[in-house]
Amino acid sequence: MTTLTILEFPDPRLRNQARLVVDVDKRVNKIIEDMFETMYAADGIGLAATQVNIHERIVVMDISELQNQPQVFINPEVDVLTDTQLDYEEGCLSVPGFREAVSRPEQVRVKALGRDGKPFEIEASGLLAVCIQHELDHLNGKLFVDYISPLKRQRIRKKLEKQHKQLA
Ligand code: QAP
Ligand code: CO
Repeated sequence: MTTLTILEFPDPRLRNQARLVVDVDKRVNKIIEDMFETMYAADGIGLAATQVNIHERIVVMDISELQNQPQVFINPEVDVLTDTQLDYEEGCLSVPGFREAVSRPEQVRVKALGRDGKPFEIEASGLLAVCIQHELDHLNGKLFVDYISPLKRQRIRKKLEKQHKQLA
């Protein structure tokens, strides 16, 4: 197992569009394993491959209290099932130390492939719905800070850039 490096805002590689996975093979399963190790080590509940500089449509999540319910979504697609929006204080492993309220559809249907390559479908609401939409955004080069005010986003960018300089 390998812990991967997580890219941090405003790294331009977080803006890449991820490619579809064509074959759910051993190579993809190794990526999934390393993504889980990386996510659990960082105390996260969701991680998209984009965040570890792998530009393929792979998401791992675990929203359970005990971090023992891993979920994998390959080539995920989301359909909105309701007009109702949910406000949630989102964070992101690529925007460490910051949380802001984001409004998203509260109920969605998710179609994806599992780690066995088989298609499945689930309906999601609440945190699960928020998290899968947040992770799918990553695969399309979008971050939760894109939904907040430009002033707040600029403040976060400045603080993280300063940290990155001090760590360099
Ligand atoms: C996305 O985010 C998410 O700032 C997953 O210091 C978050 O796992 C979806 C984390 C909230 C819905 C709601 C963030 C850990 C983890 C931090 C994460 C931090 C340590 C974020
Ligand atoms: Co994120």
